[in-house]
Amino acid sequence: MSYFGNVDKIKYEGKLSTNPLAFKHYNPDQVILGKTMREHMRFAVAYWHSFTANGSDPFGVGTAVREYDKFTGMELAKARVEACFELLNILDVDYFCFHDRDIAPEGATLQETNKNLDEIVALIKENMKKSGKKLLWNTANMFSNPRFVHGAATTSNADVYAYAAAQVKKALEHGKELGAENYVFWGGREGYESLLNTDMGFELDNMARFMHMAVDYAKEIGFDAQFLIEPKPKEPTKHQYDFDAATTLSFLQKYDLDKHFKLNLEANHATLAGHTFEHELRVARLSDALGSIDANQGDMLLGWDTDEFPTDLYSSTLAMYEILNNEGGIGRGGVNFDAKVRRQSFEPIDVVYSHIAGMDSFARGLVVAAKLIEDGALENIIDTKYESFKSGLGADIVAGNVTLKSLEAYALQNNPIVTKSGHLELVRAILNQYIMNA
Ligand code: XUL
Ligand code: CO
Repeated sequence: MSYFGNVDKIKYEGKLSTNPLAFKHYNPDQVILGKTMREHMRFAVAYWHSFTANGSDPFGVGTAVREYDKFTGMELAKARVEACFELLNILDVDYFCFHDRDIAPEGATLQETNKNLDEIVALIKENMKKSGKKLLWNTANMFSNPRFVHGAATTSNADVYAYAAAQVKKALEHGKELGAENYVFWGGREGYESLLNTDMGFELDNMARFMHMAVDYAKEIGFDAQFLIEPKPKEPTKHQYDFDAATTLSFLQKYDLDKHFKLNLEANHATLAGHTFEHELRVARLSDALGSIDANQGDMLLGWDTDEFPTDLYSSTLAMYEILNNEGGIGRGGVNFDAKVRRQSFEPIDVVYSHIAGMDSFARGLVVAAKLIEDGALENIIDTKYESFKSGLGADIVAGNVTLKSLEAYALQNNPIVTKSGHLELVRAILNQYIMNA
C-alpha cells in the first residue's frame, strides 16, 4: 500500500534542478565544516502534523482526506505507522517525533489506552528495526483531553496530576523501548487565563515536582535521553509558564533542574514571544542549553502559531549560524519539522513538497552560515565594534581593575568622547551577499 503515490526516494539534483521532487540544496553526504549535512541537521518528521492532522480549523472540517482515513480506531493507527515509514523513506529523513496520543487512540480507561499504545509502539519498533529510522523524541499530549482543562502538572486537581504522571511514566518507558534520543515537555496547558483564580507560585512548585519525578524515573529505568522543555509564550493558555528561553531557564535554575534539561526551541514560538528565532537560540546557547529545534515559521500578519514550513532563508541561515556556533552543534537534538501544510495544500504530495522546501531552506542556511563563519564575516564586524575593550581603559574594565571612582577620574579628563557608527545597513547588505552568493 502506498499513501504517497509511489514516489521514489528524493535525491539531490543541485540548485539548477527544476524537478519538484528533488533536493536543490540538501545533499545529505556533502561535508560542511567536518560533518555531513545529514549529521548537522538530523531532520525529523512530526507525526502529529503529517499523519494525525487533517487540515481542520475552527471554521471547517479537514480537507486532507488520506487513503488511511477509510479505517478507524486501531486499524487507522496502524495504517498511519505505515504511512509514516513510507514518508521517512521517500524524504530520506532519519528521524520522527510523536506525542503518545498521535500514534494510538485513547480507550475507555487508562489501562485500555496504554494497551493500545503498547501495541502501536511494538509496531513502530518493528518498522524502525526494518528501516533503520530513529526516534528523535517522544512526548505526552497532556492538553487535548478535557481532563486537562486546568493544566496537567499545574492543574488544580490532584487526580489529574496523577493521571498526567501516569502518562509521562508510560511515555518514558516507550521512549526507552524505542531508543529515543530526547524526551520533550511542551506545557500545552501549563499556564493560566487569569491571576484572579490562580496560585501561580503553587502551580510552578508542582510543575517542578513533576519534572523531578520524571528525571528520577528516567534514571530508574535507565532511559538516558536528553530531556528538553519547549518554551511557548501563549496558546492555548493566555500566559504559558514556559514563556520563552530566558523564562524557562530561570525556572530550571530556581528549581535545580538546569543540569537535567536543555531546550527545544521552535521558530514560531519565538516570534509569538516577540523574539527572533536566533534570539532564542542565542539565549539557550549562552547557557549551554540549546538542545533541539522545532523548525517552522509564523506569519508576520497573524498573531498565532501558524506552524508553516520554514522557507525564510534569513531565519534558516541565522538559526544554522547559532547551531554551528553551539558546542557540538545540534548534538543529540535535531531539526524537527513541527510544521503543517496549509489547508488548501490537501494532497498527499504536498506533504512531500513541503518537507523538501523546508530541508532545502535549512541546507541553504547551513551552507551560508558555514561560509559566514569560515570568513569570520560577522565575527570581524563584532570584533571591531568592541575593540575599545581590547586595550587601555577597556582592557582594565574587563580585567576588573577599575572602580566607579577611577572611571569617574578618567571620564572627567576624557573630553570629547568619540563614538563610531554601527553600520547596520552595511552589515545587512553583507549578509544578503552571502545568502545570494555563498
Ligand atoms: C505546540 C507545539 C507542540 C510541541 C510538542 O505549539 O509546538 O507540538 O512541539 O508537544
Ligand atoms: Co513544537
